[in-house]
Amino acid sequence: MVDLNAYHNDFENKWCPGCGNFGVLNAVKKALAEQEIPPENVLLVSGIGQAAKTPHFLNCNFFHGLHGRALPVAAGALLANHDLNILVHMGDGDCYGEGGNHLLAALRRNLDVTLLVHDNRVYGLTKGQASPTSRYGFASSAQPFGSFSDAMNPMALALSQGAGFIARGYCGEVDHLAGLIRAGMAYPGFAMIDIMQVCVTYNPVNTYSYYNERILMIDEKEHRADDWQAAIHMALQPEETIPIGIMYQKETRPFTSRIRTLSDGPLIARTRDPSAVQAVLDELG
Ligand SMILES: Cc1ncc(C[n+]2csc(CCOP(=O)(O)OP(=O)(O)O)c2C)c(N)n1
Repeated sequence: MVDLNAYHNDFENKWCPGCGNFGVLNAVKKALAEQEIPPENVLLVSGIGQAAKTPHFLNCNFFHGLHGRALPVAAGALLANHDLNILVHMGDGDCYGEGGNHLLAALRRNLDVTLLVHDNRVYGLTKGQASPTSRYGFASSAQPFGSFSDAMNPMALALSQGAGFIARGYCGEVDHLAGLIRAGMAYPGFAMIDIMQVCVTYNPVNTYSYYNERILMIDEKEHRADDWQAAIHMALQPEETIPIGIMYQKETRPFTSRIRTLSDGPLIARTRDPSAVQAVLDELG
């Protein structure tokens, strides 16, 4: 039996008390335990930042790489062993800033991974600079006169690029978020979940009360997940309310089905025949 304890480890955690990352961490553990996935079948990949430390606090395989570069690492792991359940943890700066080009490639290739963006609308690890999702005028200790850039819209960007699964979660709704993570993992293709994550130290604007006043669960009976127009409308709506749940889902062609050599199963399960390589090398000269 796989329960929450299977994912427990004692690695020292220095996130601030009340950090929204704890809610995300608990939701991930819950989602994995509820699906009874053994830790050895899970790979967490991350870049750099406070969000990117999440894999340290779970007992399973992980690769903690470079800032913005988690998605290409996940693509490599997927090529080697597409039987793994791959979750990618990135901050909003990590994913939409430094890693923005890799996000575009992941969307076009439809990588079969679940991307969890801990979107706290600030660069947390480096102490409060405005990030790509910080709103115009966002003031913090790092830019007391406010950000002069407009915020990007991750949901609308993903929708415009043909994403097949996009959802928005909230760190204060752990059970709901765990359900989104399960749905994302079950989706064959790239599942992107943008998580409203509170940074209690460097973002004085997007607090728990900010979100608690605005969060609205998407009603599956009212919002059809395969309705692209409804989804883009939702993604672009002003922030008087913040809908959370699955915004859009459609059937797509997943990455691993596009690579013909993967159709016979994961590469790591194949027997290697160095003599076949040698034969080609000999032929070349
Ligand atoms: C290429 C590169 N640019 C910048 C940095 C410095 N840096 C490290 S973490 C970070 C900010 C991380 O912010 P975010 O991804 O939003 O995650 P958070 O810490 O808020 O969870 C920056 C700018 C770096 N390590 N590498």
